[in-house]
Amino acid sequence: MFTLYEFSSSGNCYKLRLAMAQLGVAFNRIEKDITRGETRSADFLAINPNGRIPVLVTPQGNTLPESNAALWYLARDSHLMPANPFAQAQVLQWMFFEQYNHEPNIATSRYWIHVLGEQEKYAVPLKEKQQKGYDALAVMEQHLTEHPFFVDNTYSIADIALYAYTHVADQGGFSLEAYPAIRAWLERVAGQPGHVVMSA
Ligand SMILES: N[C@@H](CCC(=O)N[C@@H](CS)C(=O)NCC(=O)O)C(=O)O
Repeated sequence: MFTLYEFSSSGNCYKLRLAMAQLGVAFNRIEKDITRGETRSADFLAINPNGRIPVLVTPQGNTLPESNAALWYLARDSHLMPANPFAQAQVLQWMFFEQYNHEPNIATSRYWIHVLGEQEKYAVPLKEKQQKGYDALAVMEQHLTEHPFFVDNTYSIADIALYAYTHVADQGGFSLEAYPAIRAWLERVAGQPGHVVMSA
């Protein structure tokens, strides 16, 4: 069986819970409270020297940090991964976009505001995060105005990667009011078979 080291309110961890639910993959959950430094203990650093969750442990005992690497591993040869090699590269394109342009801005804002409750403490860096986060949302909106999903007009792990923090962007101080195509896509993603909600 797979094991997922995670923090319940982390969108990066939710990506893997959602994919495993939709793939019918059974897994154990081990909660690590990142607000208490639990991923920085010597025991956890032996599992992931980068000190971060999620970490997926395969049934063979191999450990895989990095949410999008774990998504890729889980989705290979499944309905969540396009078969065409070019479309697979486009899945990677959007997952790199998510990690470079989206997650560092929208997820970090959400962490400071929603998880830590420290909006005032982070007021200055939040301003830059807000601008860059809205830039990422604008790129998504443009794509989704013409496409129902990110790759090949079909739901894939590219959608899962981007859904994780977009659907809770309001908790990071982002309004999706001016992004109708994103809002319609969020509904399409939530309507996929086997969808599970993020718990915290
Ligand atoms: N690029 C990584 C990011 C992982 C990450 O930033 N995890 C955060 C929670 S979402 C974490 O573990 N933070 C705790 C810490 O840095 O001590 C991924 O996609 O998995």
